This record gives sequence, C-alpha cells and structure tokens, in this order.
Amino acid sequence: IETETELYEEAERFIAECYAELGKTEAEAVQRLAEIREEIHSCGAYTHTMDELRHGARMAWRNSNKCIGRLFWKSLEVFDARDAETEEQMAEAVFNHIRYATNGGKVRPAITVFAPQKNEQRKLRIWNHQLVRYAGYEHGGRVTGDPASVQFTAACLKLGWQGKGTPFDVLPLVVQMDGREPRWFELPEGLVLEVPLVHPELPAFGELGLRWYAVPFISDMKLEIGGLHYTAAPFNGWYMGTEIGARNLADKDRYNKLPEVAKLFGWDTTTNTSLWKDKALVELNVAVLHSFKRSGVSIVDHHTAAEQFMRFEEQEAKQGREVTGEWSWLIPPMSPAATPIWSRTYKNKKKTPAYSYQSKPYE
Ligand code: HEM
Ligand code: NRG
Repeated sequence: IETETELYEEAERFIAECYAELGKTEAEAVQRLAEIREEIHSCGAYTHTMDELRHGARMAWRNSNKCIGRLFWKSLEVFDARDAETEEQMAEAVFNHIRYATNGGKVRPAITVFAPQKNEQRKLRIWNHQLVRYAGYEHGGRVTGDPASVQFTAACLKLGWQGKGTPFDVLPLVVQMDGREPRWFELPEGLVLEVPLVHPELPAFGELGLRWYAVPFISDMKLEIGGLHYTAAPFNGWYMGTEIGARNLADKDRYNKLPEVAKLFGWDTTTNTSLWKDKALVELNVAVLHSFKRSGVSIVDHHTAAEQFMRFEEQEAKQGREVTGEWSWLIPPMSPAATPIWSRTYKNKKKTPAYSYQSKPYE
C-alpha cells in the first residue's frame, strides 16, 4: 500500500490518462487533481467518481495481457457497490451481478466494484476463484467433481457448508469483510444458468452426463486504479469454447474426459498414433459450442475470438496505443498455429489500471 505521496502520484497518472481518453479538458483534470490532493491530505485516501471507476475498470480490461477478448473492452458494464457494508449486502450485489450478466443466456460483460482496501485489516475479499464453480471432493486420493476446487471446497465444508457430492455441485459464495470470520451463502435457486452437453451427431454423448455453467465470473483478482486497490471486484465476459472443451473437461488434472469420449466414439486408445486424444478434443469442443448455441448461451469459438483480437489490435493502433500481451496465454489451447495470433509477437509489459493476482485467503 502506498504512502500519501505515492498515492497522489498514481492518481495523477491515472487522471491525466483517463480524462484525456474521456475527452475532458485539461482544466477539469487540474481541478479534479486539486480535489484529490485535498482528500488524500485529510483522509489518507480518495474516492473515484463514477466516470473514473467505469473507465478505470475498462482500461484494466484493455490492459489484460492474457485476455483474447479485449475487442469489447468499452462495453463493460460497471456496478458500483462501494457502499456495501455487510456480508448480506455484498452477497446481494453479487447475486444482482450474476442475474444481469447471465441475462437468460445473452451474456453481458460486467464488473461489480466493492470498497477499496484501506489497510491490512480493512479489506474485502471474495474467497471463490469464480462466483460459479463446481466443488471437488477428495477421498482416498480420488476426486469427485473439479479437482481445481479441492482446497476451496474443503474450506467451505469447514465453514459448515454441505455439498450433495455430485460431480457438478455449485459451490457457495464466500465473502469476508475487514478480517471478520468469512460468511457463506448458497447461490439462490434458479440464478445459475448451466448447459447440458450434447453432441450434434452422436446422441449417446449425452449419456456422459457432462455439463458446464454458462458464465465465467473471475472473483479473486484485484483491480488497481490510480493507486487504489479494489480487492473485491468480480468480473465476467462470456466463454471461449476451448476453455471448457480443451481444458476444464479435458485436462488430466481437471475432469479428464478424453478417454471416455474416445471410447464412446470407438477409437483405439491403446496407441498414440491413432491421435485419439486429438480427435476426442475436437469432438468435445464441437459438443461444447453446439450445446451452448442450442441452449441460447453466448460463447465464442477460438478462431472467431482470434479474429476479434486482430481487430482489437487494429483498433488500438488507430488510437496510437500499443497492444501488450502474453503470447503463451493468448494462443488458444487447440490448433493455436491455425490462428493469426500464432505468428505475432507481443511485449508483456504491465500497465495500470490492471487486474492482478492476490494471495488466497484460505489454505
Ligand atoms: C483471460 C477470453 C472478457 C479479463 C482470458 C482468457 C480467455 C479470455 C480465453 C484465458 C483464460 C485461461 O486460459 O484460463 C475472454 C472472452 C471474454 C472476456 C471471450 C468475453 C467478453 C473479459 C473481461 C475481463 C477480462 C470482461 C475483465 C473486465 C481477463 C483477465 C484474464 C483473462 C484479467 C487473465 C486471467 C488469469 O490470469 O487467470 N480471457 N475474456 N476478460 N481475461 Fe478475458
Ligand atoms: N479459463 C477459466 C476462465 C478464465 C477467464 N475467462 C474468460 N473470462 N472468458 C475457465 O473457467 O475456464 N471472462 O471474463 O469472460
């Protein structure tokens, strides 16, 4: 956390850039900075205006080097929940966000911003990695559900939550305010949209009983704007198909479904040279895209997402801004060399405003 001088300097850099981009005058920026200097002097911190918060959160998306979805950065809806004072109010704001973003399947990118950190004691956290995610229960070295959720699931159970024990139990929301005991809330019935996975040509695929939730809401990252640290600021876009079909359901240390898919299609899994893993990956990803589409839920395939990212690069060039990126994250996990991102290079320079990792509050 910054000294007052450092905080003011961060504010200065942000206000200059933000106000220029928003087409506000030099005089407005100067006047606002005088106000901020006063507020920092008397309170040790300052308060973003709604314009600053909105544009700051959008700039942070634009600056997300690992994100292929950045073409749409200006469309981010920003909800101000800085006045939430109780765990119940936090949960209520989160539920409203999920409802708005899910929108019956026509997914809308959004972020809900809670009060910024004041000091080591006074800070808000959402313990979940994502607002909606499946539990993982470990018993005797085997896992039911999502292995990526094992530690968080154990923390939820310790807090008194009880799961059904299926492979797709939606975890509760866990919020913590100002060093108090964390509180958990079951997500309200009917709030979480999910998609049952079927294959367009193979009816038997449905018998695998696979499903995934409609919307990814990252809830454990910190949003930094102008020297303020928003430690609880869950955001969402829509899924790119490969996130589910080539990683969540395919990785050996996640749902590990490639062998089952290959067997269902009747491919020889005893030799690498049959390329059964590659074929299973393709069919699993076909099923994900097909199923989201038939359920009316927004999703993008990796070829279209890569094209959109090329348009983002052009758009930024026109604005005289350099696009930074982390190539190893931008390339999709399937057929990466078939996308235009493959043959481009990016500087992984970190700019602010930014979303960044923070340490896990449990473990
Ligand atoms: C990462 C796509 C919206 C911020 C990613 C990744 C993908 C992606 C595929 C890589 C994820 C992984 O490999 O685990 C999209 C799509 C969007 C979207 C299709 C649709 C609109 C957003 C929004 C924000 C955002 C709204 C923030 C406001 C980020 C960040 C990461 C990321 C910070 C890195 C996450 C990490 O380090 O784990 N995005 N994104 N994205 N995206 Fe986006
Ligand atoms: N790979 C993760 C989600 C990471 C973020 N992806 C997005 N973000 N699409 C998974 O659950 O598969 N977003 O804000 O849309």
